[in-house]
Amino acid sequence: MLSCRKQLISRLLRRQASTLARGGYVEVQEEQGQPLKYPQVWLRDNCQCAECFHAATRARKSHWERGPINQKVSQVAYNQEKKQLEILWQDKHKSSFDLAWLRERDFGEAARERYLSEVYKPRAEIWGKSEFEAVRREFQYEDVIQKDAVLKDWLEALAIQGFAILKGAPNDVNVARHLANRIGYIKRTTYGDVFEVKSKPNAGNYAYLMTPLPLHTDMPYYEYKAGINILHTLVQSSSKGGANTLTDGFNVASRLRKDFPEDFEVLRTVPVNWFDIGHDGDQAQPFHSLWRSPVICLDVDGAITRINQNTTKRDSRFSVSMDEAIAWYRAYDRFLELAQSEAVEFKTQAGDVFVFNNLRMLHGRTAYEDAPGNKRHLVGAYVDWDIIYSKLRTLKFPNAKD
Ligand code: OGA
Ligand code: NM2
Ligand code: ZN
Ligand code: ZN
Repeated sequence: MLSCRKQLISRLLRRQASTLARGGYVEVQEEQGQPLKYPQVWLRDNCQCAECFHAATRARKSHWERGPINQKVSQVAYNQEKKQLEILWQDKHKSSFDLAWLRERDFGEAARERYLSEVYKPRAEIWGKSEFEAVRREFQYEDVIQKDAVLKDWLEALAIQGFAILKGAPNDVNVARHLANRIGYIKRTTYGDVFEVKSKPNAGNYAYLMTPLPLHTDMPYYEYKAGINILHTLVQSSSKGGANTLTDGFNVASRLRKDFPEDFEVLRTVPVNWFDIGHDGDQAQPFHSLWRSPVICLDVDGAITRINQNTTKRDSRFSVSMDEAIAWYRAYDRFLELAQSEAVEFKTQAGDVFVFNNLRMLHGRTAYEDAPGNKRHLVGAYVDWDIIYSKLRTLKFPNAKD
């Protein structure tokens, strides 16, 4: 009697998910919701059995010579007890997949979008001048150093708003380095691991003068351009200038895309020659850095992913046709006009650390005057986005396994 009831219950439970293999797909219909649907070729490719998958290294280990394109499902069933989809393939191979694992890999559009914005990268929220006060985020330097939750919030702000300001950093030349190490690894460049932004005799870079720095991104002349710029103010100028200027370059580019699509197209396609030739004060190696890239770069989804703009680092060599060059100047002028009109200005104080996405934010500073006893002094460092996103994911998903 009891066993009969058990059988009945298990038969009822089994009905909670039904499965079907047809037309090159496997479908799983749970009691509620849209059916989950997977290509058979993908299921075979991602078989989790010990023969096909090396769990400890999370690595696929079979099918290295050819793709698994010719295997077809012979039988499919849902095991209610194990909550697994079980597949018998025509070549007698067996696979089983946890339903939860499958759900996380749902091919449905909403699920893919959720994964891309929650795990892959937070979506950038673009902003204009009038929204600056609303998007401006501040964190205490010590909190970022001490508390993982604040580190996470700060990195998310950098990913979403594109910048953030840390307050209360000590008067120590190692602050920028500490912050880079707190995230992961500093990016060493031809300017060293950290660099000092102050007016220098025999300055080899325009930033090391007291002149205004027009809106720019650092290092467009690098293929692997620095991801974020950490600028720690040790001494701010007491002269009128030395203030920061800032524009969301993604906002400028997307306004261009909408309102002036032809200019957008030119800035997206015409490569500019970016260059940096010289030798930085204390660094051993002279450099000759060259990189050809458009002002606006798109990613695989067509989203704006990198802005290159640095008037001081744009080569007079322009390796495109004259027609392209002429069209480019027209589009570039429009871009700069928009960038200027959206720029905000603020002035950091000693102990502030201004950190921003160097692929996105056009930044600059107004002219200043050093005086005896007041020499403006910033220390900068760079970190790559690969390192930042990785850190952010380890903070958000400390138990992630696959
Ligand atoms: C730079 C820079 C800003 C400043 O050195 O590239 O943007 O405030 N400096 O001096
Ligand atoms: N510094 C500050 O692209 C640039 O050359 C910007 C970079 C010299 C490391 C300045
Ligand atoms: Zn297998
Ligand atoms: Zn800069």
